[in-house]
Amino acid sequence: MSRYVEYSELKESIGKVIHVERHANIFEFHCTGGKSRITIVGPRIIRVQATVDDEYRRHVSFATVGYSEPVTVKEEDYEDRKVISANHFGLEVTLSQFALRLLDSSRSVIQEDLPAGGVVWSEHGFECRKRMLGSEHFYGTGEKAHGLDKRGLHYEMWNTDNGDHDIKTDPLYQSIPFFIVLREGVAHGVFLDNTHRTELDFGLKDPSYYSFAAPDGPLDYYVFLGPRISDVVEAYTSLTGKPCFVPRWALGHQQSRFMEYKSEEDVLSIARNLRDRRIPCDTVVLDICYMNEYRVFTWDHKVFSNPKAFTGGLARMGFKVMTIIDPGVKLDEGYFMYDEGVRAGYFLRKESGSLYVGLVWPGETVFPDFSRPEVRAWFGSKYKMLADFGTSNSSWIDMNEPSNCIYDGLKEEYSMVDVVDSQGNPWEARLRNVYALGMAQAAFEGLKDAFPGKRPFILTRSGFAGYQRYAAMWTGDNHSTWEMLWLSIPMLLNLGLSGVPFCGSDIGGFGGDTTPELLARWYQLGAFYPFSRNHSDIRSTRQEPWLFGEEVENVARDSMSLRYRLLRYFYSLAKTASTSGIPVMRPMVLEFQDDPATYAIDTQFTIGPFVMVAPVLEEGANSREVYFPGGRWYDLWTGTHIEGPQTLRVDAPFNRIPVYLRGGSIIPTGRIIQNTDEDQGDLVLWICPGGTSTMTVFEDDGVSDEGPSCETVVAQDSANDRVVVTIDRRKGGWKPAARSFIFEVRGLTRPKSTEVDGRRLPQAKTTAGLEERSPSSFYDPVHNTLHIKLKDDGNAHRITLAL
Ligand code: MIG
Repeated sequence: MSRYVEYSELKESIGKVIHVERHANIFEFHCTGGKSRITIVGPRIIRVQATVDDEYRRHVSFATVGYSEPVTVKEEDYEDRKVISANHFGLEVTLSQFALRLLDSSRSVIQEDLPAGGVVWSEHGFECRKRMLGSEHFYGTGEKAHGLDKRGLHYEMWNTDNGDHDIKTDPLYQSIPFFIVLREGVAHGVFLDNTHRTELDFGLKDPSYYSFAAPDGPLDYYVFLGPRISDVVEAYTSLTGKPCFVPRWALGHQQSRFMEYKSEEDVLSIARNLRDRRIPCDTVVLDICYMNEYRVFTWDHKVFSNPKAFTGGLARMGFKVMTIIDPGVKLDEGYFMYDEGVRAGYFLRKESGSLYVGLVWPGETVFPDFSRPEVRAWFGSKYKMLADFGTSNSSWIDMNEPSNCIYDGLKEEYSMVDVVDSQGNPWEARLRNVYALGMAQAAFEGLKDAFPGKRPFILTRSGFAGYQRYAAMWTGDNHSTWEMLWLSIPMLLNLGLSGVPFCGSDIGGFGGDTTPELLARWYQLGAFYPFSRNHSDIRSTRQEPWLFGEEVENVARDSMSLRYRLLRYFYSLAKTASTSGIPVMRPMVLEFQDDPATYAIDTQFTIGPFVMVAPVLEEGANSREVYFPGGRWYDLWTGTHIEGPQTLRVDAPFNRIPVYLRGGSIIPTGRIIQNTDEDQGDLVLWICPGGTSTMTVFEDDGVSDEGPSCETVVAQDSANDRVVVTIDRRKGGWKPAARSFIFEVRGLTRPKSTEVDGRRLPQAKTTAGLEERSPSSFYDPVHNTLHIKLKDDGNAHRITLAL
């Protein structure tokens, strides 16, 4: 019997504080209408729980990883309030009516409950209301189809296959009830750890407050202190887990298509085209038609008679094969997945006890209960079979909202409302939103067993807060429209701010027919997505770039070649994301938080701290406006520089995407390769003088979990009369192949002198001349660039330019 008072019996706030208890960093406020527990989890994390009963609603947190950090907490008592404080904050609790007010270390209010109390219970569940103080901007919220700033919007968290989604469609495939508030340049974040159909409202209902609410489940939220947005993202990902470090090949380009395979040749010819046309690519993807009538973990042997030979052939061409897996299991006696799952009682049921049967690709379909470890282990163990067929250490997991009745909308008889889990507990309201998270974990752990010691690459469509521990994501079924080309930017930027650095949208658009121009512009943008894949619908026109003429093909090749040139940069950023949570693809506001002009920018972005990308998003355009924040910017293509802050209209002909390197840039690059397993040769560092900056170049074998790795720290320090570049002694056990460093210092007049480790360098007459003597330098007056070459011997070096 439930001890809980149903929320529906209530319509009140938590009331007045009667007494307070403290145990270590946990404060218990007993109130007339319930109680609240405040836990100081770490220097930047405060947890708030509340209940109308004696007990907090018990729940398993699927999102959090049990993080806590020691922190010294002080308390002070005043007549009508108690103040709980630590280094980064002061939290005032009003006693006559339990309400919270959060101050930052400079004593400015950053978050405040409504004076009547921040928590309201009603027949709709609970709602926490925070006063809108004026100039808030809101970010995060996971995968939502809108612009970057969420002010004035309202969202529901209910994992839904909304294949026909468009701008403003809500809810979508994923749920991350986390948001960042930026006010007067100071950021903090809120995460509601509740898996039910929660709601976030950023002043749409009532412009005097923003709120988060749930119909049921625990009132349990966390506040993350800034002041930087990056502090908030770091704290949120400490609580919910750092993003997995994807294998290096997952940063490579993928070619995909939802299609029927008539023969292996359908796939092999795509692979051959990519190689013959020198469009760099790592992976060809198999969509659902490779299976035997959509039975997961099987092959259609009529087409793929010998999968191992097939994948082996692709491997010899330097391709990985990535296959799709859906959660649903075909109801089919004699099919091992069905038989084993039924025998062990692993599938979702109906209240009556019978199996829940839905309608998906295989027809009648049953669903594994991924909330149970033994079910995850069983499903995950099947990946060994795929591995034996030579598919890569990866899984593309789709339809895991779970999607149902794909044919013509959800039918009454397939409703999941009264579904129970495999042990008879109510399922949909509580567990729907974490279904994909469980599936991602199953795939992750299964692949870890199938490929011991290696990092899996999971690509998921659905998810819940915390899934970044296991998977990357793509934004599902977008369409081949200019609007959706743009929409991918704010969606991916907000995903990055929500702890999901590794994400992408289908290049060219999934649904509908793309046009040559749209596809070309999409390649230019998509080559900068953290996850970069051309994918399209079976009902749409084929989308391989060479089908659209030479000009489009050239754009695809150039775009992907640039991405592969930048691979060492992307890889180092992916590593940083996995330890800090800071995304690879960043909104301007993350890098320029003190510049209000960046707060709503979602038509341009940065990759890491140094590369600013301003794609063309309009049909027929040959130029666009770009905002340059304060500082110096170097045009990637022309080498000319621009002083910010200013907005400029820049040229963007069909074959060129505007890209700028920030003053201070240190960008590790390498030669263009056709797949990421090829050696990139010399470590070429693009240096753009400006202030001081550092870059850590991370390298390893690209796939191992805890194998040897190394870090090379490069710094630059520039003033009017000099540029100093230092390389620290290489740290770590990984030894890169023999190579040189090539420094390309941009935007320079001819230096008066160039020294390495105190010795003046001989000057070569061409860049090719650099090959002969080492170290040496070459000044290119056409591009205002100084080239320096020296052997990478693992030791520290210092380059000094007198200007
Ligand atoms: O009902 O596997 O979003 O990328 O190609 C459609 C077929 C099922 C939806 C995915 C899409 C994929 C398609 N899937």
